Amino acid sequence: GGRGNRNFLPLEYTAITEYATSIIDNVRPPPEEIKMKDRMLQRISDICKKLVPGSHIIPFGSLVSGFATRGADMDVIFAHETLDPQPSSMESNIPVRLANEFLKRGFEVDLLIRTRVPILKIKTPSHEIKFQPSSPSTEEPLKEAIQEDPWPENISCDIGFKNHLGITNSHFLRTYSQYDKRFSEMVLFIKQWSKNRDLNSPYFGTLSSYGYVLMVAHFLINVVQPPVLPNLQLIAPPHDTPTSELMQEGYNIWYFKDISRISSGELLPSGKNGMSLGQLIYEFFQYYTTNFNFVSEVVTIRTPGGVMYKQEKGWTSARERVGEMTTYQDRYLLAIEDPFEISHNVGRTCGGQGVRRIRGEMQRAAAIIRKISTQVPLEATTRQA
Ligand code: 3AT
Ligand code: MG
Repeated sequence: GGRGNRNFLPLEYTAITEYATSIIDNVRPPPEEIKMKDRMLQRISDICKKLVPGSHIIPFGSLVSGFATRGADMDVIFAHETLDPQPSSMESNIPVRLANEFLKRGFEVDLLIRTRVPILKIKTPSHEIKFQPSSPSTEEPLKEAIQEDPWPENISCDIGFKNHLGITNSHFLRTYSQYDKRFSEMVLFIKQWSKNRDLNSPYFGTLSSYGYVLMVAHFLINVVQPPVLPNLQLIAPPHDTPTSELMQEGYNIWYFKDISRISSGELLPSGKNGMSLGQLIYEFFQYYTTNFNFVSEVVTIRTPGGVMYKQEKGWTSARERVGEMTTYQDRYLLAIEDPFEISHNVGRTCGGQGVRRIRGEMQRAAAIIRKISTQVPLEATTRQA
């Protein structure tokens, strides 16, 4: 004997599964937080309605998709029922006027215009600070501070003024998260890992949570065998499907939504995947560090088989694009195709250093899991001292 066949023993994933489960239990928001955020959404919506009659806010992102973590930001869209919300909101300068409404209430306020779409970032005041001085970019001078019930402390909300596809993709991801609970478990774990390892800062050269969600979805739909998730975009729509479910802003937004049929499992004829959470997490890191080619391949979830090449999408060299209020750079160092807006690289925020760090951290994670998951060879346990 004597030939260390240690590496050929199957890994044993109980320890990593238990570890991941404890992390996930910790990052899930408690029920009081969910209630508090619902109430905040209502109050923010009321402020919008008062400023622009007929307007309201629509939540999206992790509030909708089921991937919310404790203390996560809220993502919402300012919408208007009658007017076309996009150009009109710009013309009448709604973002700036809305910013003032929150300044008056003592919020921290930041209006980002160098992004793909303008985003108003607001954060509720800490209770010590009563009132903020005026902002430089206001049209009308600030009125006196508004007296109303105190807001919960230090809660952030991003208000977008365009990006209705964001609402669609959040509901799409929620449908997937309802199919198999391992999807949201993996997402919560990977989100926490990416935040702990400082790999989740799209403004500073790494990847958004949304990007990580798509990487997990690609893995569960197209990579692991048998798949954990079916490809909901490949199931043909029934003949009587309304156009509003097929197309939006010129993009194909169809996906299969019938949860009751989805739950019956008939969509995954290739058999049931019984892998533990720990094994899926390990194989996820393994796939992206050893099988996936960051240089030539594109992460996609829509495509049959899930493999696409940068070449065929023309995603080869960085270029400038003219956005609504600014030009921004499209980069393709990490290529992640948006499931609906297929010309959009969700990984465009990643710079060279960002990609190297993400890959390095994935290798580190896989190595740690391998170490804690390696079974002690049987002969070692019975060997005489
Ligand atoms: P956090 O809990 O905030 O970290 P999240 O799930 O809310 O995670 P994000 O804040 O990254 O995710 O994104 C919120 C939503 O915005 C998700 C998606 O509908 C949309 N979105 C974010 N980034 C992009 C992107 N690059 N392209 C298209 N849609 C995006
Ligand atoms: Mg968010």
